[in-house]
Amino acid sequence: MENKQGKLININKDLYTIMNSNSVFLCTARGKIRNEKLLVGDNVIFNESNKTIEEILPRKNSLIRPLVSNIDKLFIITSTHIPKFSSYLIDKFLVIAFSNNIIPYIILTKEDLINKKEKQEIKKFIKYYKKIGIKVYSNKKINKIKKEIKNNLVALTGQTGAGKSTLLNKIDKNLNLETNEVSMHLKRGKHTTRMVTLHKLNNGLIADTPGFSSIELNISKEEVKKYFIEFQSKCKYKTCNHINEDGCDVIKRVKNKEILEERYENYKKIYEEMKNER
Ligand SMILES: Nc1nc2c(ncn2[C@@H]2O[C@H](COP(=O)(O)OP(=O)(O)OP(=O)(O)O)[C@@H](O)[C@H]2O)c(=O)[nH]1
Ligand SMILES: [Mg+2]
Ligand SMILES: [Zn+2]
Repeated sequence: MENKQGKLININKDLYTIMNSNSVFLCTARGKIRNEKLLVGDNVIFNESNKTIEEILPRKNSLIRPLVSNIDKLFIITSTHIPKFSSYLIDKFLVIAFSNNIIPYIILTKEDLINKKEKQEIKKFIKYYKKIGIKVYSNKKINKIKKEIKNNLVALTGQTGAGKSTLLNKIDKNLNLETNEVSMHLKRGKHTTRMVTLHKLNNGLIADTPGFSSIELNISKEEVKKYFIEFQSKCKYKTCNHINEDGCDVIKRVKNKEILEERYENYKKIYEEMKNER
């Protein structure tokens, strides 16, 4: 039988699930491929009779957290309650998305659990993200979210307990994914989802992923500013990193309240965390 093309939708130890139009195949990988480290999202050539993966097709991109390749859109699932809302995490994920050519979306969860005052505080950030062109949805807007999945490969990301699996269950009740209450004691989730799986949904694919407790970013200090999309500026120096340079237009715009101060603080924090040169 000839070789066929398919998409890797789950990896469980040495077993790889591949989907192709409407069939699903359970495969193993040839030695050579096994060493190349396959990722969920990979387009592969597989041998239908041997049930082995023969080749990985070139990737458009790949992320470490979540461990997925060929992503079109990243849904940043953001809890407004427990776990606590964090603009720092959002800003870090925006850098990850933009540096990998992925369209980011912010999806808010648990707004039903916060009071007016807490909502007001978060609204300041949401208004700003919208202003710089990022789409923000409440997890109640199921139809709008569903539309965004069509013809795309979407990966979910967000802290453990943020509500990633819950959102997918709301979009498609047949998925029946396991969810778990957050630990009130530790104020975070319980790492319920253990592996990355792509689900077919509304003519697209969406990856439920394990939540995280830390994220790593692999770019140099000097690159961070490129992915704070609204920072493109007329600073005095072309190489300005917007930290304390003379004639920095970004710092001026922060003072003018044109750039949200917390966003700029997150920039400086991420800048400090990154290594000097690649
Ligand atoms: N009240 C309320 N609870 C929510 C909402 N979204 C999620 N939850 C609850 O939050 C808890 C955690 O949700 P999960 O869907 O398991 O979270 P997750 O992001 O998949 O977590 P991991 O798999 O551990 O990464 C569950 O008890 C959900 O019922 C929401 O919008 N409102
Ligand atoms: Mg989950
Ligand atoms: Zn500057």
